[in-house]
Amino acid sequence: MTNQQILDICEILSCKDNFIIIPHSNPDGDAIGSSLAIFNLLKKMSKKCRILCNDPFPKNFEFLSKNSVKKLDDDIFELASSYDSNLHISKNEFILSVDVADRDLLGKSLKKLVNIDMSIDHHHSCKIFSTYSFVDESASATTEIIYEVVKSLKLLDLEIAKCIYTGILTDTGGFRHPNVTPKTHEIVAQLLKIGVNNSFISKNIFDSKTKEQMKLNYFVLGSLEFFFDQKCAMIVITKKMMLESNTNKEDAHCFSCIPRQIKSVLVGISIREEDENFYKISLRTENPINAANLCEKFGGGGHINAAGCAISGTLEDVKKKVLNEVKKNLY
Ligand SMILES: [Mn+2]
Repeated sequence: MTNQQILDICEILSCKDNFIIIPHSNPDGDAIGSSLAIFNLLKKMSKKCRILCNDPFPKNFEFLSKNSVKKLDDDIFELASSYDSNLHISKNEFILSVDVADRDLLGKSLKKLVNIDMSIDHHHSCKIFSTYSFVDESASATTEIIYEVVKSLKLLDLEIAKCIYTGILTDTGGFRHPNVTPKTHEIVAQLLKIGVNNSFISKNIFDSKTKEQMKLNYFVLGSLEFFFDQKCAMIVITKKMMLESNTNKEDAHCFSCIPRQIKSVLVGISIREEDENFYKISLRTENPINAANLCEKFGGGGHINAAGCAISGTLEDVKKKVLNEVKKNLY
């Protein structure tokens, strides 16, 4: 992102008074961190602001927010602020999406309701769907871009720093992915200097599993299969597994990285049953396999080494479709 673009974002935030922030559906640490960082920033600027999301606030990020979550609709949640919770969106509310690469990723209910005024994102596969669009593919996380905005406004504090750190920590897989740059570490150094407790945040995000989640882990590992000379590994998370372990789809997000943890594996696939004959796919790849390109074949997208898509059909059909595409990329 150029300095001018950062100044443009600051200018827009300064001249509007009433905001709605929307992260992508099934929000991850970067989507939550970005939303809360902007939320805290706008509060400091004495602006009205609320966060709407197409899915509930993930439990393992609750340490970032003292706000409660209110259900506004079958699918839409608000991270409740001082604002009156309601689904009515007034004309003077400026709608900002964060970490959203495509309109569809707002979630099926929210995307029908809103037009996005401004978008801040870092996905390679980002499509322009808003009036103002700020995309920086070189940023490891959307919160890296938000850091520049907050710094430029001279409003960085510990609350905001925690949110920014969470986005970077999760989107870099704990600083392990190739998206980490010298700038990532420079930003993190500044965040630690103002008091971010990195081990507390890591413990909350990576090492706070429940007994139920461990049971689900056990079932999911039982589904592990190998393909193409062990260059590809696949796990499946079914509704039956979740039922038997007393978990839900929120508990099933942490499995995407497991297949690629195996030494020989270049493509790790996790397939989660979302509905009858409808599956969500997460791909994790090693270079030179491009996960985003692979998922785009099915209408999805993401990053070079981490991407996702959704496919309809029976589990066997879905497996075949994905493996077919993977095979083309491997040979
Ligand atoms: Mn992100």
